[in-house]
Amino acid sequence: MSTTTETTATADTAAELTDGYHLVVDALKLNDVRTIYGVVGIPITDVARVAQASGIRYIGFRHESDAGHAAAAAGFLTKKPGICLTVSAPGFLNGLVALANATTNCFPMVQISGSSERHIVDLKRGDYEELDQLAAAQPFTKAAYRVNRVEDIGRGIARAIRTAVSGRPGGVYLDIPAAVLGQVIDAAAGAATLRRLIDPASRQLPAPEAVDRAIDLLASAQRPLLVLGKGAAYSQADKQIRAFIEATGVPFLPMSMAKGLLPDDHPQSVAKARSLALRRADVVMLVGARLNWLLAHGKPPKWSPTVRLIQVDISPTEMDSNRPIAAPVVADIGSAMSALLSKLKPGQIQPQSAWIKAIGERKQKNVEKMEARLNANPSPMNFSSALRAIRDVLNTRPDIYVVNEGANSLDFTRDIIDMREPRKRLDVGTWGVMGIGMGYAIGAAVTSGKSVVAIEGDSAFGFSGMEIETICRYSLPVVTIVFNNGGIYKGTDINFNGGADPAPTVFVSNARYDRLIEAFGGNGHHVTDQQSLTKALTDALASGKPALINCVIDPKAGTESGHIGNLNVTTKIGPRK
Ligand code: ADP
Ligand code: TPW
Ligand code: MG
Repeated sequence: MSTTTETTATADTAAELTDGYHLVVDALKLNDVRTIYGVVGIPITDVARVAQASGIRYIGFRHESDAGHAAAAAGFLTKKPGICLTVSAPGFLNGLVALANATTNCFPMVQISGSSERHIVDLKRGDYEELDQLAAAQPFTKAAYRVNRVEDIGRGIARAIRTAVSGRPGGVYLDIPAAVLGQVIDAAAGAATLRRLIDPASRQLPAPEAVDRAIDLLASAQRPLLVLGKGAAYSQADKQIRAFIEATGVPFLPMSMAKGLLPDDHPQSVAKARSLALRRADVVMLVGARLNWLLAHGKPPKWSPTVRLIQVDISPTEMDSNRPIAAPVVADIGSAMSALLSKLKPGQIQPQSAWIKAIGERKQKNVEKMEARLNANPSPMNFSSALRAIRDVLNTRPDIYVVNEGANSLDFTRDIIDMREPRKRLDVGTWGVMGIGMGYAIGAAVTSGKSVVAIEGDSAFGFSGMEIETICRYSLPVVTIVFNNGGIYKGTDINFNGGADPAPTVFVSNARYDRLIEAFGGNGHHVTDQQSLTKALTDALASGKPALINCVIDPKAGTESGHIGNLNVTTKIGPRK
């Protein structure tokens, strides 16, 4: 055989074959996946290479948790599952925190992980990165699947995507062993195994009687209140929700990630009279918000003992999880709000004018109290004074995404920074998890192409701080503000032992986080007063380049656990001195 003939034969054969790597990418493309977030290594490096070669954007991270959080943010923002790609065992486990967090937050996400040789792993013979990943993922996810044959890749990916995005969204794990990625099959036969999902998150219409029941209950209220949760933000039913709220005149309370669904300065918002509204409302309609710890489980004294509840949620088993739900509306929020609107008769729902007046007065009082704190100009800055400078800049840019984590850094930011557009605020969510910061910021920037400002406690930042290299590598328009108070909650605790070791909550004081980003070519700013903070943030946003502002905050300024210090269980013994 001549060399020429041999070359031709090889080329022809190659053209007719495909393998697991290509089929994974083809299956994702067929289902409109445009971005993969991950960390490469054995056995999935070629998945990322093939994806990139085929036009899918691959964003490579420094830690899988951050890649996972980016995918989860993409899921929340787009209503399509974000895809995270991880290596076997440790990489898989690193990603699992984000997958579990996505499930807890009801964000659609798929973690695809390579895994080691089944016949070695299952007999625990000691493989490279040996772990029964399918079993490990199961308790932390909405579902976990494994593909065992190359011809099942299309089915596996289709199933994973549909499971993640349908009903109550969540995190799905898809295990693809190395051997399956390496299997070669006929290209046409392989292509025939792929499937494009039809209507993966189909509408779920409410029962008509459930809609009537909800309207009747709301119409019987004197002091009605509507609570909007991140499920409402996720549903993208912005128009219907706003129309219903404005048509009924019912005051609304946005949960933190629902801020901006209607603008925070909307006259019906009770964000600035939260406690009063919850305590005194006689009928509350929950829309995409669970009655969990974030809402004090609906219990007195935070809520009225006689409050009656309406809950609009896609998950039937959410109903009655805490207090009884008098009017459950099981449906997707868009369909539910449309149905409620279409059944509503003019003037049927009329909040008492005394109720509206009481809320208005409390808002006024609280705003005045807050303004006094915001207008102080202490040196060093505290959270309020720093946030006043940030607020004034962000007020001119409602299009900017705000990512937020920390304890005091979280609470003050949530209360002070108003949001005016839907789905622009991403934070620690249902778990109150630290470490979402840079991942969410990257996910938001990549998905939207818009600027992101991440407002981070210095501790919170540390969980994902290395991703500033990722931000610089992809030139993402992310400005990170580190509220540097020298520790977890504050920087002034002492070691009761009197020894040289710092207290458990304390970090290096006067740390220069701004210098970290300079190592990767980003712009670092070090600010100690409001003027320089205003200038640094304005310049950073104008440049559209990666930047980090080390914002010096009084180390005495914070309180233990911020606004949820009451959740610390303490005894009269306390730490021994
Ligand atoms: P928050 O923390 O903002 O109060 P939660 O995460 O507790 O919000 O609640 C979100 C709720 O929204 C979940 O119970 C979830 O089932 C529900 N949900 C998510 N997406 C939809 C949707 N498209 N339609 C209806 N309900 C939804
Ligand atoms: C994964 C516990 C809650 S808040 C916090 C920690 C470590 C950091 C608070 O300090 P920070 O903010 O960020 O400097 P500030 O402004 O109050 O000083 N590990 C995980 N999640 C959580 N929630 C913790 C630990 C925690
Ligand atoms: Mg701190």
